Amino acid sequence: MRSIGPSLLLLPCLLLVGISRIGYAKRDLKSACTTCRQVTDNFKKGIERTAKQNFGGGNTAWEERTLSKYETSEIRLTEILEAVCDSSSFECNRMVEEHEDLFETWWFKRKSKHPDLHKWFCVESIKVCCPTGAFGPQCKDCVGGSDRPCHGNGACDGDGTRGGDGHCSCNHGYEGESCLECIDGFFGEVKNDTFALCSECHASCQSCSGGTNQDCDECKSGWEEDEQDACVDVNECSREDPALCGEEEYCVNNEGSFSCKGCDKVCSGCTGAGPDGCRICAAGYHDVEGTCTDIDECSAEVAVCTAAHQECVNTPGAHLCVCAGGHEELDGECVPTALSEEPETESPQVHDDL
Ligand SMILES: [Ca+2]
Repeated sequence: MRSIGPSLLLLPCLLLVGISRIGYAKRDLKSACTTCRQVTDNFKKGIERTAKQNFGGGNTAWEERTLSKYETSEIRLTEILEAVCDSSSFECNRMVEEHEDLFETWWFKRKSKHPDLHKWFCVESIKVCCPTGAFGPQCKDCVGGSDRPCHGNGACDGDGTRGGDGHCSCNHGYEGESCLECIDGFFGEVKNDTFALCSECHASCQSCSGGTNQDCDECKSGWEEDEQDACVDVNECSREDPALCGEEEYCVNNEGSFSCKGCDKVCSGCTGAGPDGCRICAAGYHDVEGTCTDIDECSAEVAVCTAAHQECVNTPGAHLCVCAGGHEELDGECVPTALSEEPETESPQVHDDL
């Protein structure tokens, strides 16, 4: 039906078909099914896309009377097949070329009896796929049966393809060959030979038999058993363990753990955040109603800047002794500023050059 082109092009195609026949067995069987799924999905889209078309142009009423109806025509089949593969998809194009006759058979003779093209073509005719819930060359049922592969708690390797080994990859919380066991940190809410529902333990449990902190078999580290056999948080910060945090840090307790945070800069050691969490005030600060506050050395009764023409300037945690107005420092002493005015007009030019 479709013109394949000059015979020169035909030769490599035939070679490829030959290779693929052997190749299917060993090549990735899962990807062959994926390709086939793509082909049949796109074929279905093609059916939808062409549903409202007709022969186009001319007197369609006449053509439909004379020729076969477009709906079931070879022209429509060709239009659908031509759009099934991306031109860049080698696997897809090869599969369609190789099995053109099957598409014709289905289109003209099997469509009404076998409406599911994927099942008829990929599973039953070219046998690159299996029904859902089955895997491998013989389409064996997955563990747990094809209705609920891996008992609904995992993915069956090769599910729906002729590849894979049926091995279950369990969802989070489940383990075991058939995904009916709960992993550590989970417990079985419901559990029998064919069904398991695993839920997460309370955060305090290493392992458990239920969902609360009283159902732990064993407490997780950072938690300890209380008198009621419940796992409760260990308050690491109340243990007064000096090695727990650094000298300039304070301890913050949290559920199952703790952390260390840096003291405020006005503190020398602290028990909490901010200037009111200090154990001792840092140098230059003193305790004012429980808060470490800057000491204003400049307002002390005994003057701190005692040299001639000196002025005191208070700074956070310290103070400076600077020369008073009209004075400048020269060899460690404050001397009157020289009155001679520098020619300031030159300065901007110097900056410009820089
Ligand atoms: Ca804690």
